[in-house]
Amino acid sequence: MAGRWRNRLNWSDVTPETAYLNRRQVMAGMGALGLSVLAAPAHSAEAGLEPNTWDEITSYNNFYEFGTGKEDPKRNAGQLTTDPWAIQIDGLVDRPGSYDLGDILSGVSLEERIYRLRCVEAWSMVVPWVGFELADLLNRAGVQPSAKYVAFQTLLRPEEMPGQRTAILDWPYVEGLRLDEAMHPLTILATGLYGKEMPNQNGAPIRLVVPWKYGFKSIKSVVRITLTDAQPPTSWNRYAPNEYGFYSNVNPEVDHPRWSQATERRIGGGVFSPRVPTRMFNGYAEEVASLYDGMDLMGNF
Ligand SMILES: Nc1nc2c(c(=O)[nH]1)N[C@H]1C(S)=C(S)[C@@H](COP(=O)(O)O)O[C@H]1N2
Ligand SMILES: [Mo]
Repeated sequence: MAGRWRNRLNWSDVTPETAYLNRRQVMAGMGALGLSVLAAPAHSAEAGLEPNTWDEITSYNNFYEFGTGKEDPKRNAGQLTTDPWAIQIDGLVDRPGSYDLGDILSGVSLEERIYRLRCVEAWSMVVPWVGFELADLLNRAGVQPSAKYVAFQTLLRPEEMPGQRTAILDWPYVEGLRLDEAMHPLTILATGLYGKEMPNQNGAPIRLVVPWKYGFKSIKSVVRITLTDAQPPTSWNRYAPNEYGFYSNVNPEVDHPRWSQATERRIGGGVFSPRVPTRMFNGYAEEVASLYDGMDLMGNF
């Protein structure tokens, strides 16, 4: 199969967990969200792309707005109001404005994307996201030729986000991509997982997913997207610039100053959580390496 499609597997391509067996029902229930289920061409299963279970994906999270513990987001995010929701799109675009989520979703076709997620803390999962390409939304807003970067912002609502009442990070959480990274077909805005609406702890109702970068680039609960001509500040880079770069592409050869990035602990399998080698660009090198041709990946970590 063509390399471009290899990482865009669908339900039938991988070993399903039990919940998958009710896929048709689940999908029928997604009608309101506009999920059009793809009659996908058959691919063969790729080793290491068996999705983690729903429980693993929704009870081991990083979402500092709800606390720093892995179990805090599940415990605390239930109170987050995710409807109504809108994304402010502004900066260097032809059609700036507040885009209502329902309106955004009516203009796209949702699809399943089973992606590896590699946290900078050296653990990983495989997540069956539901979403659409960020490029679709950016094109709808009309990116102006002078735009070079895309800045993202998470909701700021300390009344509902207890972590924002503490000073762990500068709130709101912000992230950024170079425009070509943002327009890449692997970059999605996800609105669900396992064919269901996005659980709050995973970044409801809409979050970024950039599978070849460390997880912290995949900003949750996005309320603002700004096209800019200058590299935007990012939360973890501001917090510790020597540890977290703007690019933060998964790279087993560039260690974190305090730990190795050569291997990762695959969440799941209980105490046996196996350590596996980390792959360049998290296994998506064939698709994205050319974005960084000629770039010093050690300096631009
Ligand atoms: N707004 C916001 N987005 C965030 C985070 C966060 O704390 N706040 N954590 C990041 C980190 S470190 C990771 S690994 C992923 C985790 O996504 P998951 O909980 O859906 O697995 O979300 C990222 N997005
Ligand atoms: Mo992370």
